Amino acid sequence: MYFVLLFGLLGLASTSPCDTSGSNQELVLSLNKDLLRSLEEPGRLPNPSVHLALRLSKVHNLLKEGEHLNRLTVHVHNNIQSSLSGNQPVTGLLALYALALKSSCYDLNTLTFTVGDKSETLLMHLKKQMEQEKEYITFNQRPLTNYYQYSLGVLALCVNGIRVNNHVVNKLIKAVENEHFKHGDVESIDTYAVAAMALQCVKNAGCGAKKTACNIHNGAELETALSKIKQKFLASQRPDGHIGNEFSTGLAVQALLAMGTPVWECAPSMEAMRRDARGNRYHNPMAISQVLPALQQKSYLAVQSKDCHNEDDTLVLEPTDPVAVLPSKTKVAVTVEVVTSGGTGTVYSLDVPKGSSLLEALNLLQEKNVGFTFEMESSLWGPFLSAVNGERARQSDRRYWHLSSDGTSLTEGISDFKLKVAQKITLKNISY
Ligand code: B12
Repeated sequence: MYFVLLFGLLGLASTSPCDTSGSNQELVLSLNKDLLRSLEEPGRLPNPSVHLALRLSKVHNLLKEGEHLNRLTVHVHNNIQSSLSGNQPVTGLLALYALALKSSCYDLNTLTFTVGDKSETLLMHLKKQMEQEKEYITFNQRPLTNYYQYSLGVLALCVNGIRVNNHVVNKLIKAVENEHFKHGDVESIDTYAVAAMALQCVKNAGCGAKKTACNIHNGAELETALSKIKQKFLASQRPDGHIGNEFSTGLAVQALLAMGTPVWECAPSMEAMRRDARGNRYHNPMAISQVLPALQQKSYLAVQSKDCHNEDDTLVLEPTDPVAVLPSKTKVAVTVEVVTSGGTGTVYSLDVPKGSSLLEALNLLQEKNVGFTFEMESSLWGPFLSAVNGERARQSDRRYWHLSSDGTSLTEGISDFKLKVAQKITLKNISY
């Protein structure tokens, strides 16, 4: 009887939602391979967030990771250089680049950018971007870019051992206090998550190794902000375990782990992500890159202690047969409604092969020459819809084309969202 009970309990423990043995390990491995495979997709640019996730994984393909690192130091580097030269804010990309390089133990002091005739290191440029963001917040109550990128900036400086200016940190604390993190008109859990990792890093840096006597400017406020974020996560946890939505849960779990939450407390969210992964919800490499560290019980703070010695090198990709996806013969009826900034609405109708992406549908609609046109800008998440019928809505205008289906906001962009049933898509130019 005793043994039956003992084995029963052991059995239960080994299938506990947070352990990384058995099926979870296979799931993690398969996501890891998907991410590695994404590096080889034709036309896909090197992505610092993907690099970071690959480097935080337990298993590696050091050759492919090394090649990707080289591509990052060319493409992303040039991209940042041209933004800096054009005086365009580039805080988030610069921060992700710094995190990615650190995760590969790259000596960041060897990288410089030149503006005018002055050449300065990457981290010095990030510090300057943060100063500009901070000044902008003082006069406009919001950053030049957004609080997600502002938080990434604090995080990247901190994990690279740079002391972050107290005023910069205080602006982040105040923004948490005043609940300024919005994604469109809903709360941005993703932003709270990155802010939590950034503030936790600042806290750890001020507390030293022994964490006995902490010397943190505004320590009490920082502590309150961290608790507030934890409360936010609790309040935004859905009955199915997601914190926010399926694409913010990975970052939220990373943040909880960084804040010292025991793994078992994140069990429902871990399970939700595993369900999503099994259901193939995470096919965008950006989505995988934010979830994968969390599924391995790690956060971006782990970059701080990365030493890159004696690393595993067993991750191999089996050759895959190219699968030709033929357009479905079944059609679905789609109505596309365009609502301009002035509130004028135009409705278009078309039939598309079932399973087409919204992007494919918009292309078909444009080809019909019925007066509908659109433009896109590339981003780490894929194509961002930036203009419809000649009307632009971009970050610089603080407007965007909001996407919804039958009145519900889409949680994916135009190239990821698939049209499986008849529906009305609304593209609405709104300000934020
Ligand atoms: C800030 C933000 C926005 C801002 C961007 C402008 C600004 N204020 O800076 C606004 C409010 C405009 C926005 C819009 C949308 N967003 Co948004 N956004 C974010 C957020 C919080 C941070 C992005 C960022 O700055 N990254 C850092 C920089 C360095 O990376 P980047 O790639 O260069 O950043 C640019 C792109 O990410 C782009 N962008 C922002 N959102 C989206 C969404 C998609 C699908 C694409 C392709 C691009 C894109 O804007 C960024 C700034 O220029 C992320 C959270 C996250 N986890 O990543 C969500 C996030 C990327 N957004 C998301 C979504 C769903 C949208 C919308 C589709 C919502 C909708 N129903 O309309 C729209 C995009 C519609 C379109 N026109 O194509 C999802 C994407 C999930 C997915 N699987 O695709 C995320 C992950 C949030 C979430 N958890 O649901 N977003």
